[in-house]
Amino acid sequence: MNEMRPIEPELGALEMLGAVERKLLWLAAWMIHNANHLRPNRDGLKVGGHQASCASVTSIMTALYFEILRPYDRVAVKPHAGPVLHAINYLFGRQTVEQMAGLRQFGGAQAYPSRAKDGAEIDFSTGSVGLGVALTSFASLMDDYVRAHHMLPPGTPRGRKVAIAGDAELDEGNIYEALLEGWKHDVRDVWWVVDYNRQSLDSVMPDRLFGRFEGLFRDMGWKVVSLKYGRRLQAAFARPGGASLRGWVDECQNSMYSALTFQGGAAWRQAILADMGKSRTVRAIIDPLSDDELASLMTNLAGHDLGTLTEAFRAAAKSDQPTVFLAYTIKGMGLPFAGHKDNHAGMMTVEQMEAYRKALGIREGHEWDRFEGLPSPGAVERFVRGVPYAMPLSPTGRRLLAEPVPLPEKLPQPRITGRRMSTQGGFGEILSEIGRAQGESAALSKRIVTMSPDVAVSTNLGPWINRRGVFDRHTRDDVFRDGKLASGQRCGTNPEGQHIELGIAEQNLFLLLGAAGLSHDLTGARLLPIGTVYDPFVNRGHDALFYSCYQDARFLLISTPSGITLAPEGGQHQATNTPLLAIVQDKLASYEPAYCDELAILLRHAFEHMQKPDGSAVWLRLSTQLLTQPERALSAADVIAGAHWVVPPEAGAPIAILYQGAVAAEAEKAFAILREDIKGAGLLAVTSPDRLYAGWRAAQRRRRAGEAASSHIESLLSALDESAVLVSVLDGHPAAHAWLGGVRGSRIMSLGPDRFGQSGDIIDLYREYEIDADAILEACAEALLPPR
Ligand SMILES: Cc1ncc(C[n+]2csc(CCOP(=O)(O)OP(=O)(O)O)c2C)c(N)n1
Ligand SMILES: [Mg+2]
Repeated sequence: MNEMRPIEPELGALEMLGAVERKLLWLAAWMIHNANHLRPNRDGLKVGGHQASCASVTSIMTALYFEILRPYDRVAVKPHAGPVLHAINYLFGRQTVEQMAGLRQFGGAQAYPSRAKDGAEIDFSTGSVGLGVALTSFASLMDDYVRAHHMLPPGTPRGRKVAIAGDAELDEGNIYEALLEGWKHDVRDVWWVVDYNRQSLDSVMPDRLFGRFEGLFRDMGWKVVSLKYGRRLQAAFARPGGASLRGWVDECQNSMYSALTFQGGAAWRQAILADMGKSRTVRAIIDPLSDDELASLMTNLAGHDLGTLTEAFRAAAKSDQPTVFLAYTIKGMGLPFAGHKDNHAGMMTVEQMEAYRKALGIREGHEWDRFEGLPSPGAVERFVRGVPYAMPLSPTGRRLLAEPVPLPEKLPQPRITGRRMSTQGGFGEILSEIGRAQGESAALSKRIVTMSPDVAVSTNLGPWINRRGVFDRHTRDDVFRDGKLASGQRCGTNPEGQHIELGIAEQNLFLLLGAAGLSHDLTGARLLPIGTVYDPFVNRGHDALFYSCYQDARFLLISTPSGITLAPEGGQHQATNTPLLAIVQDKLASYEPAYCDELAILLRHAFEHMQKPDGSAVWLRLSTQLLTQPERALSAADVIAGAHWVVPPEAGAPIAILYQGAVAAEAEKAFAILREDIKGAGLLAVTSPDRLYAGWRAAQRRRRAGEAASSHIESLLSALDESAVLVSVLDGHPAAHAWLGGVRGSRIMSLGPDRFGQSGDIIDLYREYEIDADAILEACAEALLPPR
């Protein structure tokens, strides 16, 4: 027998979106509720979640994802709307109910959208507010880059880069750095949709701030679309007395508006009548309305009006001008704590959730059902299936696929043996040689794109740039060259150029590296991005570096000059902490070569490692210290694994000197003297404490799992006597090496500047901070004495 199917009412386009919006709001709230109230809590810690932040942006996200966005568009969603995004992907069939129910749990959906942990449906990870927003602008620049270099199949649609931002994100300085840089590069097809609920975490925004935003964005060449009132409020304003009502709402302070929203219709009426009770026309608008109807009218802001939103987005889509939408919203809209200033981490009670479930017609036990409780579930399901944005871009969903760039066995390189060179100089020369390649052999050089925050020439990118040119969508003349004015550096721009010149703001460098380092996934064109920066100013961009690594972006960071070895540059530029940052940063393999033969091995390795599915970004810390380049045979595998014996110890040797980077010559000098007394001593070159440490930890893990495993550092140190002592030295904080004593339980003296800020030449500074040959010998003597 055929089952009788209920006849479903026809839904109009906006009703359909309204049904989806209701479902998303429910699912987001339910995910958070489930995580906090229904799952066993083993450690008693609050789980958390942001129902109010989700409710604030649900209409905006419904309009975008279900009506406006197209598959090639890429979106960064404000961190606290993670559950709404998960719910959207769930409706699209790209998210499992187990992941949803596991929100914030080990293996479950992430609190904030994460490319690495949530998978292919997430375009950009977010979390540290402001960075995801700015990243969209740099992603647009990289889209321009790969198009200008003809790296995409013909006809590939150009996607828009969209940030769905919280209004507090506009307080972050990196937003304005990115706006300036975006203006310089004339970025286009970028939308920032601001969920303008005038609330952040603990505070309500100062009034009239929107006026500042409008001016700032306009000055940067953006279109500003202010979406303040919904269609019902606009209709009320158009009636006799409406202008007074509008004036009253316009003047209503943010905190007052929020409080009235929370209190509801009776409070609205009282407040309006207190100010305009004598106006018959105003009364004619509000008197016929019930309290609930009045509350609904007064909170009819454009950011919750699907018709206003879709219309505004469609109109803006006609141009490629970057556009900011200031969409007025109410934090917690539709939920019991709407408008309350303390609602950021507020959560519905079990009773409130129960009432909400019943009001939506969702049966108990069917809370996760995709279309449960909707007016025309079948029609909504068909609609969702046909949404353009839901179309996959590749067999892996929203990730595009890009073949790795083939690498030569050895990188082209200049003659180095016997010359006095620095690693920074060597880097410039090797890159210049790579840049010389033409035709068939240019596969590698074509995919390299360099970028630097105003320090390109002083980090030795000059020769590469002279060969490959500076990128800009627009060709600009080289005024100096055309005027025959002497300059070693070309400065015109053209769309074929392969260097992107940035202003001095380092966060922008790391965000651009992030965007370029995701190009293979986001555009389908694989790039090998190289960013150069002064080593101390890695600190200035560190949050953005951390963020780009968190996204698993693949790039090569060159930080140079580094440490106190940049001596005459001044004390403020002496960073001692960067070798430690290099060890602790996940998804970033870090090295500090001393000589250019090691550097050549590591550069090739970097290009390979950046492209491996289980690889990562790579960081090379370089120096301006001149060293006479040795002639020797090196094991590339050892250099890549993090250390190699320059002089292997003799069996049973009681001591070894370990050095890293620019201090090599001091270590060699001390070692020559040490060997006069202790014949069997060894000299170990450390190219990466980061890789050594990672290898040691991995071996420990494998041994705990019952495997026989040894790490590179364990194998190297096993050449020494069991009671041998170690003396290590680097131009960086000595804690970067101190752990090496733990590998075999060896006594270790680690030398390195743990203070900074003194100007001088290298001789004075190495003495002052105890990393010269004398200090190394003193440490050897102390190490060999019996422990006190
Ligand atoms: C860099 C950074 N600082 C602080 C936080 C903690 N935090 C999370 S959300 C938030 C306020 C967000 O307000 P808003 O962007 O307006 O979002 P909404 O009101 O929509 O929740 C803060 C301060 C963070 N995530 N990142
Ligand atoms: Mg806010």
